[in-house]
Amino acid sequence: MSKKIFTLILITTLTALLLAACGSSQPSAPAVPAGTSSNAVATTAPAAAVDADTDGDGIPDSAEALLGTDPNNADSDGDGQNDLADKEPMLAANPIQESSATVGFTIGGFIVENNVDADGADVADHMEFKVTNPGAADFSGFDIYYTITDQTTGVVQGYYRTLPDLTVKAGEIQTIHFDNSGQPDHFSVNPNNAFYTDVNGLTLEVTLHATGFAPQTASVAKDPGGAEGGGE
Ligand SMILES: [Ca+2]
Ligand SMILES: [Ca+2]
Ligand SMILES: [Ca+2]
Repeated sequence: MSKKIFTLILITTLTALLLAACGSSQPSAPAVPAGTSSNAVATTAPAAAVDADTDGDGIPDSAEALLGTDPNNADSDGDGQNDLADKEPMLAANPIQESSATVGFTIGGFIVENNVDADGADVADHMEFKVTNPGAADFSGFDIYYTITDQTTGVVQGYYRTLPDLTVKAGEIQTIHFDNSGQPDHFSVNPNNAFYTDVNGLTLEVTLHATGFAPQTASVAKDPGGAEGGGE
């Protein structure tokens, strides 16, 4: 065998070995679980849409409706504790502590809708009362605490919130509303609270406060009604 032929055979052999080696070093395909097509990941339909959690408190909106908590408020009762962590998310203790006995304003005309107004027409669920400011200066800096008690079961809901947008001008009487209509002088409430959802008779008690002045309270009873939620 000539040196040239030997060299040619050697090169051919080495090339074959090199190609074989390259082939064996190709990355192996990812392991696919038995019974699963290798393109399953690419073709799998997205998981069912996750229920919205509008207020980001960790409780889906649909679950808040079942629990009776507010889907638009991470702290339904205003006690500073997130709905998910709050053992009683619709029962805040009254945080208003005021030593002043000075009466700076008064409240009255407390109404919780009874589904029909004086003319017999349906009205939307809400509560309202009037704030009278007899003074010479505008009043602001209010906060409010109110309870809703089911007269049949005795279950109590208690809500606290500040009212930074409320100013009652000097010498005026202003009606303020609690509902979710979004109108001026209307303050939002838990849309799943008892006066929307509970058809038993209810007793509501409200305390309105401004720092440095005596808290003012009022209460009203709401008759049992079977038309809650839609004003039908
Ligand atoms: Ca939520
Ligand atoms: Ca909530
Ligand atoms: Ca809370």
